Order: sequence, then structure tokens, then C-alpha cells
Amino acid sequence: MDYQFKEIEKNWQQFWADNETYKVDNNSDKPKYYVLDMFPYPSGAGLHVGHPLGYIASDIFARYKRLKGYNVLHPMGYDSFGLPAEQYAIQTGQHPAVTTEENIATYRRQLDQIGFSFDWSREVRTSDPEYYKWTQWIFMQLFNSWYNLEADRAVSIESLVEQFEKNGSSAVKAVSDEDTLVFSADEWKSFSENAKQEELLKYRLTFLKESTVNWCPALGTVLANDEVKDGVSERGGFPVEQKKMMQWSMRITAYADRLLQGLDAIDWPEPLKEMQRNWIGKSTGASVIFPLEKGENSIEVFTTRVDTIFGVSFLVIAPEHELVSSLTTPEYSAGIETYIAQTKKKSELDRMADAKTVSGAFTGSYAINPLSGEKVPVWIADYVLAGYGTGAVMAVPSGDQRDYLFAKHFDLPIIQILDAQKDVEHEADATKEGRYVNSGFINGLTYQEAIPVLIEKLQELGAGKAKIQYRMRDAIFGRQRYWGEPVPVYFKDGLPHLIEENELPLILPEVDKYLPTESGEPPLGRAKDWLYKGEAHYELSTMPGWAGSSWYWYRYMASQADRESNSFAPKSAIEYWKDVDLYIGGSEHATGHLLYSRFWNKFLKDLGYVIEEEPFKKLINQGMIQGRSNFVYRVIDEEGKGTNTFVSYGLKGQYKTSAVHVDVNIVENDVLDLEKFKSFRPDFANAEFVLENGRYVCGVEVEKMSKSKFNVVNPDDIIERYGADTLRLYEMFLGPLEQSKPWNTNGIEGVFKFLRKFWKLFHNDKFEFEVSEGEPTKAEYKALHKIIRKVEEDIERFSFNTSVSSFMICVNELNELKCNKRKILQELVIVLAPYAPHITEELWALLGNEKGSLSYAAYPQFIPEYMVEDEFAYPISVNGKMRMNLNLSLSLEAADIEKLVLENADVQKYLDGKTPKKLIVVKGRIVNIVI
Ligand code: ANZ
Repeated sequence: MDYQFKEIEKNWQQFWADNETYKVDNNSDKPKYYVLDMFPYPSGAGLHVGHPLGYIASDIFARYKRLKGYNVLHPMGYDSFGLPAEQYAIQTGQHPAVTTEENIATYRRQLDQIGFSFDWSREVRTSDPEYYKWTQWIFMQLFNSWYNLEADRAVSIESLVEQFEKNGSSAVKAVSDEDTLVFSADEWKSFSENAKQEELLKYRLTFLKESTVNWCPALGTVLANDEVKDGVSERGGFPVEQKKMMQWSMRITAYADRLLQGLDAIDWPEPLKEMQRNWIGKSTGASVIFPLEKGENSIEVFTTRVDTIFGVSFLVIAPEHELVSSLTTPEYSAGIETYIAQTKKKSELDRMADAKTVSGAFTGSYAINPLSGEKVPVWIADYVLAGYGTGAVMAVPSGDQRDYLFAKHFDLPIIQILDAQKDVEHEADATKEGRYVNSGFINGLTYQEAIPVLIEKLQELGAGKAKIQYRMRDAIFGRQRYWGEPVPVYFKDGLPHLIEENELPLILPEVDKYLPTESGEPPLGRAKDWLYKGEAHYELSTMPGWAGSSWYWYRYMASQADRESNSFAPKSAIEYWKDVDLYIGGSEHATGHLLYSRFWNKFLKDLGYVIEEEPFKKLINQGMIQGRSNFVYRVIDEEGKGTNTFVSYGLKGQYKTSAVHVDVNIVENDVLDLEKFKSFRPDFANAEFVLENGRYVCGVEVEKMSKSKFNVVNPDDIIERYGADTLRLYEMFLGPLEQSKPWNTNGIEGVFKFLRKFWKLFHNDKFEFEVSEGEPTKAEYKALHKIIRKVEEDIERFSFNTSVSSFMICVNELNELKCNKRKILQELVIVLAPYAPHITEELWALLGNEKGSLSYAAYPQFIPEYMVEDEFAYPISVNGKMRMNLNLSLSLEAADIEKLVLENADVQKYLDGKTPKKLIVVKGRIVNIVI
């Protein structure tokens, strides 16, 4: 039979499903291996060929690991809460659950067609109450915990209450809000219950707080910093503004140092780790207190360059700083007010990016430099951010570029403090070379020498101390939207309280519309009679997109049976699977999902629910598959109007044209299908063409794969035409996994032909299955063992593309050797199986093996002896002409070679009975005969 991929693939997919071939057990003597993909958001558009790239790579790895004797957990699920389903619901009135269900069905069908070895019995859906029950449960644990800096971990909030009851607040070392109260044990006991709860909220790891948020009016929700790109929402590109709101937050900053340290222990791409490091943004410096000239107050600044303190010629505080109004003297109040109004219009990103335009306003007040005793003016300016450090800086125009530009602009003093001064105007940070001058007791010191001396002095004076500052903020944990997890909280006297654990899940209620209420409350405000115990109001915002994906890999560890247990995954399952050995997904999640997941993981570990500090041991970012767009060229007439004539790419230079995207699915090898083009768009129905060599050749460009560019290739179409095995091999063949690369269907034929050639090795000329039982030759063994070793090495270093070309070479070699020996082919089937699971299952069964046993066969052992070159095909030339090759052992000496050459029947034909005049043997190279 010819290679009937359709039937073969359908049958095997059915077989794997019926037999639960990839269902994995939590009890096994084999070593465990956990291969995880970033689960998809099931969008309405379904999968395009870019999506499965990472899934194919991880599936190859998972299949390979099974062959290597591992018990492999390779699950899949859906991140099924989120904005697009809800936007669609708003437009159509369709319940997001319904569209989500439909989209999941499409995804499942598409995934199944590709032949993945997922254990579907462990599927998760974040929007399923059985799943989000545990997301809510984790939220409750966070609410019930605080971060004890002494223990350097999260502990139960009861232990904080105990400390307060025993010693008051003084001995507590916690990561908390800044406005915590100072009280004795007795004072604590005298607090009302509500006052206690209010105080505890400042310590809880998830807490309500008024904060400035990125508010997107068009989406009607708050967005996380990583969901805002260049001042607009990442989804949809809508404007985003700053707004103060009561919000749920997660105290991720408590974990800043552990998140930083953990990076050193995991095998992730360096650029990704660097992105996390920058996001966390640890700065080591000092806080310095500048008392005000008048009154009791003082301004605390954060500086990384306390050594420049003698160069300070003014202070700048953020326009939002709490002291602004009290510092502003009547004379300057108009200027300050105008400036504050201006600042409100700018986003934080604009403020940071806009370093060159100088703006600011003088408050009219002065502060005192605690070391020099000098009086310095206090200004406000938007380059100082309210949320970073203390929201105040000591300005050093001779050292810092922004301060320099500011001083120049407003004519403020510039104090020279180093003997080797660099060009401050052009260098952001110019004071690191030379020794100090004009700097009191640090004169003559270098900057490294000065810092510890100054910190000690400040500490002595009670005017400052060493301080570590993080750029990362606590993470906002709420959306004013419908399609997300309800927060398991109700309100009493304006304070949040958790519902009982046994009341979980708190089910997402039905609403009549997916829009905010008339009074501006989130959509959940529309739910009828949705009250806790019939009286208390629930929290109306829902959890953000990252909630459900911050722990999902643990749910997969729970088998179907385990899921009945009263935990997100039973201890035994967590002890067995521990962590993810290989995680494959996109780098766009660097500072979102991948940071939040590490945070929740560390938290769950602190509470003893999981055992590993880091969840994802090794991570690979797959590259993006770009679209390869095709263009036709519309001829423009003299008046500049587009005609209905299209000129082929090679001739377009002779006309005035404009390029128009054309659907890549009606183009083959860059040649346009004219009939399909005419029905592609109504206005093309009467199109005329200027052809070259009778064909219309399209132009090409590499762009993002997107519907609007008509360059989306659907895997369904490829599978229909060539089959899933070809798709899998081809996606890998495109290039290194980590690289971005364009999808180019032109090369797919070659891969398809390779599979047919491979199939043909097992069949005779009448296409009947036929393998020989004979003992393979050395050359045959060599071809096999070359590929055994190559594929093993390639997969172990995640170089999947190089294996594909090696398979092609191997099959060509065996083809030339006319090898159909079972001993060779059966092993080759196993080696190819991870890449092309269907065709190999079929051949494995045809070879007489038990159906379906290929997935758990043993990867063949590489035997180095087969690689030893012990023969050489000597070129034999007669009178300077190459006549033939003769295979001879490399161990033979010249005399033996001479003898064997002369005895050879073919050589004798050339000799024609004569004795050669000369016979030159170069060992391992050539034999020359002169007659
Ligand atoms: C004096 C100084 C002299 C500074 C000098 C720098 C160079 P990183 O490394 O990012 O932490 N700064 C402090 N708080 C700020 C805020 N809220 N908004 C804007 N800028 C702020 O940077 C810390 C430095 O940024 C601090 O050190 C402070 O300026 C400024 F030659 O203090 B420096």
C-alpha cells in the first residue's frame, strides 16, 4: 500500500484515545519527568501554525523521554477566563461560558489532529468551578498570611495577632504597608474588632488598598503594568489613564529577594532572567533625612549615591508627595497648582521616558543638608516618581544628568565635587571617577571609599541609613470585569472578610448584561440577590487573568481520582512529581505569568503545600512563527486611481502600482491561482492580469501572522493535505526552536516526500509490506547507529531541526543501500517515533509488534563499534583515469593491497593480460596503475 496518511493518522489517534495510551500514573518505579506547555487561551480564531510549534517540540521531548524509560507527565488544559470571550459577550449577548466551550472544542479537535501525547484525563480549565475553587482557596491562604522577615517566609496571620497580643507592634519584622501603627500589647487589646482588622489588612499578603492604577476606560478595567505597552492596552490598543481606586493587591514585593536569588538556580534563557531581574530592580543605596528649615517635618530621600551628598544643591519631590501642600508658600501656590494639574495628564511611563524636557515648580520652602548644614530649595518635578523609593530625591547637578539639566534650566547652583569630572550633560551618571573635593570629611576619598563612611556617619546622626529598594510594586489583583474568578470575600462595616473554606467554590453568578452597572460598579453588581448569607455584599471585582495560571501545573499532578481529595493536589502527588522539568512557552510572559507563578509557588512552599522553591527547572522560549505574506500589484492609472489590472511581480517595474495583500491560501509557490483570486474579493471578479511566462508571480514579505495580512496558515489545511506527521516534522525543520522564523509552505513537499521514502523502505515495488530477516551489512549498521546517536544528542540539547535533516540523510543512505532489513528498520522506527508518531506506529504494528507498544518501547542503544571506519573505497585509476572503487580493509598494508587489486576481476579487464609498468599504492587514499 502507498503511504495513506489520512487513514493511518485517524486510526492511531482513535487507538490512543480508546486505550488511554498516554494516561500516566502517579505510582511508578520509573523516574518521573514532567513536560509542560504554557496552556492556551482558547480564542475564537482557533490555532494557526505558529501556535503548535512549542507543543510539537515538547511532545517530541515527552515521547523521547518515555522511550528512555521515564514516567512522563505531559498534560494540557485551557486558560479559559479572560477578556476576549467577554468582549464578544458584550457584542453578541452570548454567555462567555458558551463561547469558551465552543472555542475549547475547536482547540481540542485541532490538538488531537496533530497527534500529541497528552494525558487528557488531567485536563484543567481555569473557568471550571472545580478548578477555580482552588484558585479561590489560594487567595484565602494569602489573605490569612503575612510575611515574617525574621523567618524570611510567609506565616499564618494568627501568629501576628499572637505577637501583637504579647508585645504589641514593636518587635514585629514584617513586609507591610507603610502606614502601620505603633502600639503596645495593651493598646492592641483595647482596639475594637474593626480597628484590629483594619490594622491586619496592612500585613496580609493579599490586601485592599487605595492605589494608583492603570485604568482603561474602553475595556472598563484596571490593567497590570505588563498589560500596558506604550501607554495603551496590550489587548486592543486602547488609551490607559492613571486613576486612584480601592484595589486588591498581592504583596509580591515580600518575595523580591527570593525571586531574585531563585533565578540563579534555574536553567532559563539568560535574557529572560535578565528581564525579571530588571523588573524586580534591586537598588542598594541609602535613605537620607533632610530636615525642613521651618517646622517639624523632614524629607526623606532615597539615593544610590550618598557619596554625592556634598554636591546637593536642591531637593525634588514628586508632585504627589504628601508634603507638597504644607511646603508650598502662598507666593508659589499658583505655580505649584498649575504644575500638579499638568502632571495628572501624564502616565508614569511618559514621565520616565521624557527625561530631556525639563519642567518643575518651586515650593518656596527650604530643607537642610544634614551633613553640610547648607540650606537647599525644595522643588517639585514629574521626573520624580511618587511610587518609587520615598518619592523624593537629593539633586546633584554635577553628578546626575537629569539634575544637571534641571539646574541649568532653573539656574540653580552646580557644585563641583570630584577632581576628575566627566561631562554631566551627556553622561547620565558622571561621578564615579576621581577623588572628592568640596566634600568636607570625605575629601580625598574615592566613591567606593566614601559610601560606607557616609552611611555610618548618617546613622550616627540619626539622619539616614543603608536601604535596599526594589522597583517592583505589589501586584494589583482585580479586574472590574465579569469573566474571571469571583473573589471569596464579603464586606461587613466596610471591611473585607473571607467566606468559609467549605463554602468554596464561590460560583460566578449570572448577570443580565456583561457591562458595568448604571452606578459604575463592575458587572457582578448586576447579579440579583447575590449576597453572602442573604445580607452581606460580595466583592464585585473578579480576579485578574494571571490568577488561574499561577498554580495550574500543580492541578495536573492530581490524577482524576486525586481530584476528589480535599486539596488542589494530594501531598503524595506533589511529592512524586515535585516540579516541572521542562517548560516550553513564549517569552512574552517573562514579567507576568512567569513571575507571578514563581511568587505563588514560593508562598505555597512557605505554607508547606508544595516542596520545591522554584516551579520550572528548565524553560525554553520558542520563537514566533511569522507570516509570509503574498502581494499582488494593482496598476494605478494616470489619474492616480487603482485599476482592476494586476501585474506580475517581475514586470511591476514597468507600471505604477500599489501592493495589495492576497490570501496565501490561494497562492502556491508564490504563483497566484487566478480563478480563486477572482472569487477572493467581489471587486476582483473581473480582474485582468499582466502575466510573466504565462503565470502570475506574487511578491513576498515576512510579517506578523495575522488575519488582516491574509497570511494565516491553518494547521487543519496542512494536515488535510500532507498529514500531521509531515506538519510536525516540518515545523521542526523550519529552524532552531528558539528562533523566530517565517512560515514558508514551499518547503513542505520535501518533508512529505521524505516520509513517503521512509514508508517505501518497508515496501517492495508492488507496494507490499516486505522486510528481510537478513543480517545487515556494516554500512547499514553504520547508517542506523549514526542516526541513533545524532537524534539522541539533538533532542537532549533541544535541537530538533537538525534531527530532521539527519533523518533525511539516513533514509537516503538506506535507500541507496537498498536496505529493507528488519534489524535496521525496526530500530529506525523507534528513533523517528517522537517526531512522526503515526507512521511509525503503523510500521511498528506491520513489523509484527503489539499494537500501540511503540510509545513505551526502548530507545535503541548506540553502539560505537559500528562507527569505526574499517574499510575504505579505494579509487583505482588506470593510466591516470579513475575506473572504479574497490572496498578494502584499512588494516591492509601496501603489499597486500597491491595483491588484491591485481587479483580483482574488474581490474584484470583493464589490464587485458598485461603486467603493469608501475603500481603506486597510497594507503588510505588511492591506487594508481600505469600500463
Ligand atoms: C543622588 C544621585 C546622584 C543619584 C547621582 C544618582 C546619581 P535606581 O538605581 O533606579 O534605584 N531617585 C530616587 N528616587 C527616585 C524617584 N522616586 N523618582 C526618580 N528618581 C529617583 O536610581 C536611584 C537614583 O534615582 C537615586 O540616586 C536618585 O538620584 C534617583 F550622581 O540620588 B540619586
